[in-house]
Amino acid sequence: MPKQEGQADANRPRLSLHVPEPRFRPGDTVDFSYLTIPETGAQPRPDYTSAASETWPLCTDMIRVLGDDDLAHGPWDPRLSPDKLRELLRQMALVRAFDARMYRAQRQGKTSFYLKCTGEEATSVCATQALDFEDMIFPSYRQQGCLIARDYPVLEMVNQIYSNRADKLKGRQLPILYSAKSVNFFTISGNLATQLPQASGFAMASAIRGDSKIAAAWVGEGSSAEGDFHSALIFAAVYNAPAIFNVVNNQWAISSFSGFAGAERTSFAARAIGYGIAGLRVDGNDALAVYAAERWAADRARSNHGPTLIEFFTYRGEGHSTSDDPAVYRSAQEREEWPLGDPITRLKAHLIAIGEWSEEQHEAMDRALDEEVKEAQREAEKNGILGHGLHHPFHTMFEDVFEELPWNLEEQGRQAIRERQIKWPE
Ligand SMILES: Cc1ncc(C[n+]2csc(CCOP(=O)(O)OP(=O)(O)O)c2C)c(N)n1
Repeated sequence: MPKQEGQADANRPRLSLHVPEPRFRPGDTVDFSYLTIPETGAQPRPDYTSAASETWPLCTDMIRVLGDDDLAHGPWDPRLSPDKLRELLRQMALVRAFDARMYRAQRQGKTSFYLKCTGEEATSVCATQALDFEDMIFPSYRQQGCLIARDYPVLEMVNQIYSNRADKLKGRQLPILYSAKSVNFFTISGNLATQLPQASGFAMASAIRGDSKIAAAWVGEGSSAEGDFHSALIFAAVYNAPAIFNVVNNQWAISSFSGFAGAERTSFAARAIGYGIAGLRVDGNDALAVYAAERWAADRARSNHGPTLIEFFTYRGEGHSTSDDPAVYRSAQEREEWPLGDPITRLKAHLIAIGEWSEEQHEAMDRALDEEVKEAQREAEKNGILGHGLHHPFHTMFEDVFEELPWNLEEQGRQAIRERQIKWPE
């Protein structure tokens, strides 16, 4: 009923909604001084067996190790050997070289789709390196670094991107939605956030079996607004499941900024508080901080001290994918002004500062990595690229799902063959 003059609530303020709006739009001058970037090395490191409540201050702070002086500081320094640091650097640089080539391949029409992770390499490579090989990875689509960190062959990745006859997934997944059982990398789903409850389920099953494998899931901050996030965390919290939930806060979800997923209210790590589990907010462009935080959470999960929610604070350096043009919705200056720098540049500078690396070695490594990717690409192209017809035969799309093919699908398979005039295999 319409309100009448003189009704009791006539003087009350009109209700209104807040619609988040990003600070900077195309052409705007970017100033990130509103972000609080805590001092490097100043964050306490509770023991991984501590009560979850001890981590709560770390949910709004930010764990940082690599300082402006390029040296490692504070209790979160994982004290890795120079060999290990060089391995992390090489793998992050390989991811970047791979991204550059595959992006170009899409522009050349060799694949329909590609998606880079520029600037976020540490969040996948260094986090995976902190896990055991047996631990199950539940990735989203921007975690190619997890595969690289587990030495999955680049050739297989290119075959999948080309959906060619050597593609192990037989062209049934969108390019980049990998599945790699051999390296304990769960199939990527295009339906965002479904990997989170799956990770909780895996972790619970692992515990029920008395196994020692834990689960580590990755999700974008945008996707963390999905209901699956809650289902996954409540299950993990209630049963103290050995799982790690990595929220990669790269500030953008295609053209929606993080405010639409709740970033204006609190940090993503702070959601851990509501579940009563451990939470860590980490400088995602600091390779050492990422490694240390993930290792802490892995040790915690493996020793039955419960799940951890980690927020990696980072920045999506480029467009969402080859189908996106970020210039129409955000300021190009954002990437240059990003106060946490670039993960590869920072680790390289650290290795140089401790006398374990040089500009010359870095350039030689980049050249070798580019050659390695180029060689894998050349090899993959022998198996076909988009439009060359060297894909798995169409009728095979009806296989591998049912033990016995239902009559209607068999009919569709035959129809596909008739239309393409190809032989139905006996
Ligand atoms: C359930 C679901 N909703 C929407 C989409 C469409 N979609 C694909 S990517 C994307 C943005 C996700 O952003 P974020 O989770 O922040 O990850 P990022 O791309 O930044 O790594 C959206 C909305 C989808 N694939 N699945």
